[in-house]
Amino acid sequence: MPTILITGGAGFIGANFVRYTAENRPEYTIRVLDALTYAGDRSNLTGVPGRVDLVHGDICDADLVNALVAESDTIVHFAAESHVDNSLDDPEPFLRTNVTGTFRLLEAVRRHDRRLHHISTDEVFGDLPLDSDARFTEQTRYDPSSPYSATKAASDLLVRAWVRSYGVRATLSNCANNYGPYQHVEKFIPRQVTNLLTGERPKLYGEGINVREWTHVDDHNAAVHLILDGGRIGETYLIGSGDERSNRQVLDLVLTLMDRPAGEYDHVGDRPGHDLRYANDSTKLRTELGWRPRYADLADGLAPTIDWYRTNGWWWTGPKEAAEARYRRQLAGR
Ligand code: NAD
Ligand code: TDX
Repeated sequence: MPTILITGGAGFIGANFVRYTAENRPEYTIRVLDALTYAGDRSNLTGVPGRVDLVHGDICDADLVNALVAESDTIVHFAAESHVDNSLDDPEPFLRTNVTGTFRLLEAVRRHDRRLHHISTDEVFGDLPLDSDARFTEQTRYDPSSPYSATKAASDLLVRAWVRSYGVRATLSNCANNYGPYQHVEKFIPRQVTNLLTGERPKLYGEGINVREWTHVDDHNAAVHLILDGGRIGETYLIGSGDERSNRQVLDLVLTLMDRPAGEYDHVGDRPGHDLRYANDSTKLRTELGWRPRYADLADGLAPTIDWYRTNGWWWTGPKEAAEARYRRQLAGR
């Protein structure tokens, strides 16, 4: 049985990827490497069918990474510091995990000649104007805005260089904003849903005009498996549902789905350097690999996601208190 090593497999997308793989691809033996930072939780892997071997460790630990890669056939690299607001407050962990961590993994993959898929984001391209139909493509120039996206851009460029210079067998994907179960409560949708569930008013940055392309985590992970199976080595694939909405529209939809009055939210100070709009052209993934989002409409995936947060308060209550304390501290520090 091939062994798949999933870095960051106890975080939001990684844990959903573990679950998706166990349910749909039972031929894989699954191993997770995760540092269990504030964003990772063992319990995210509870109830996954079959056996998942969770190694609690750091992707910057060269010896550990080397040993785990040697024992794996395929590596899918999700591990990262992932939150833009945290990167604005304290960029250093982003440089360490996203840049040095990816470097360590690449060196191990090079030494043992293993297949790597690198998970990245549309944020590496910077942003698009609000009043246009332009979309990012695989050819768009990198132009990151935040410390987070700059470190993700650096990690992508390292992967590309290792492919070209050392013949490493790697593919890359840059996905749009994800949503779904197990997303950390610091992120936009879970933060607002859990605000409403705890009697707090949702918090909209600035006027809420910024646009994101919302993609269900299972659609992201289905794309990753298609790329692992049929993607061309050295190639990048953009992933996105096509469902673009302003933050205000997303919040209005959340309020409607939760039977709350329209406009029940606060405008708060804007994020510094706030990217205006992200939108991916995923034609390459659709035509070459036949990918289609199951949740082409955010509303279809959002309703079950809200239900998940409603029934899993035990999972998010502690992390929410910590995340809201971080937000208060970040606001005071600006
Ligand atoms: P997350 O913050 O929920 O999870 C990150 C995981 O990585 C956590 O389990 C954490 O413990 C682990 N981790 C952090 N530092 C580590 C280290 N040094 N060593 C080992 N493990 C470490 O993030 P997410 O939202 O699931 O994002 C996963 C990946 O997908 C990231 O690479 C991110 O850039 C990318 N991505 C995310 C989105 C999104 O909307 N969330 C969209 C596109 C791409
Ligand atoms: O309380 C909030 N209010 C608000 O208006 C928060 C937390 C966010 N926002 C806005 C900022 C963004 O325009 O909502 C939008 C989405 O914010 P985030 O959930 O922080 O996501 P974003 O910054 O777009 O980045 C996400 O998508 C790309 C992920 O966090 C990244 O890991 C991924 O690479």
